[in-house]
Amino acid sequence: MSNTFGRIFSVTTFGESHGPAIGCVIDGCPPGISIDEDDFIHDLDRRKTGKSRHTSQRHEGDRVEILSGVFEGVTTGAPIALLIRNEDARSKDYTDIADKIRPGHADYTYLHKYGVRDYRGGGRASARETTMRVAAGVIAKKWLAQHHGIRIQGYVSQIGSLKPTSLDWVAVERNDFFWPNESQHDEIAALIDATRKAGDSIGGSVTVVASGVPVGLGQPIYHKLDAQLASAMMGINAAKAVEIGDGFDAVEQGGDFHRDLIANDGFESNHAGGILGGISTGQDIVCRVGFKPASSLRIPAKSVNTSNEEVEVVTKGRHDPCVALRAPVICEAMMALVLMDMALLHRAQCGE
Ligand code: EPS
Repeated sequence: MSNTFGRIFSVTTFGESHGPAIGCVIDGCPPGISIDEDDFIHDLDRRKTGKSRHTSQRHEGDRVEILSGVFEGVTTGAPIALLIRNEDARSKDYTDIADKIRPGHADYTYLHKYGVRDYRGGGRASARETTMRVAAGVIAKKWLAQHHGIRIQGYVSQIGSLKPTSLDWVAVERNDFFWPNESQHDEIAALIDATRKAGDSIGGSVTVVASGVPVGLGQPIYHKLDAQLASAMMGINAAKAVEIGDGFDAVEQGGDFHRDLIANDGFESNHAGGILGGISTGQDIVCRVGFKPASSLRIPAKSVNTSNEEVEVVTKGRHDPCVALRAPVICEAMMALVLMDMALLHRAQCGE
């Protein structure tokens, strides 16, 4: 099982949703970054469950304990171990599906690949694992901001067929949906309420933007910046699609429209999403991630059990009607992990 991400700034996560704790080990972190446990609160709270009726009602504190790699408030260069204890797992919700395969869930592939499956809360396949990506991302974001002035921010850019009619970054952080247009909030709340009451789920997308990225990050052949971002984002639970810049819209465009003209004071547009030839252009890096409607549903469905007998599956418990609503900070973290790794690789080969 590959549980490690990154070449120089590498993050290894461990733990299951209903185990005693989840955690990560970050290796290759530069020394001298000031970090304390409170630094993690803001981003972990943006990701966590139970903040509104629109997400899972599991209530976790999600407070990080720093076990190693930080001395007198600064990183030492040693491996940084972070831990979050699970405090509100309710494993009995899963008793009924202990031997059943949820259609559309990793239950099927985990069981076939490993022959054994931690069915409690999805085990390692749970979105709970993303907590540690966000925690590691906090350190990467801090270093990127201090060294390069890079700022990374995400928002929900689609729920079902509903799209934002305008983009107001201030509004994004002021609502339960990380949605950039306040005038649409009632419509979104009604959509999510109806989905939840039906026992169903709905898909969505997140757009994440990194600004202040210097020109030159990324490797041109096998570690293209866009390839690394696609890998990072597709590694998030429930992610099914990734676009950079105009993405699939580019298929319908002509080259004269798509190319970003260059004046002596910079680019005149950003169809490329801030990456050319696998290397950052210095413009905003724009990445959109599509999330499927999650598969733990109260609507009965036909499936099989672990003995391959046909059964009906109903999932009880505290699930997210739209996983994209909690994903902006996760996408930000993955963007930060990629950019941090790329910045350190660039420094190793080319210097500052
Ligand atoms: C999840 C199912 C729910 C969510 C969980 C993700 O967990 P459980 O049924 O174990 O309460 O609450 O999300 C988190 C706990 C989290 O911290 O993100 C799933 O099936 O992925």
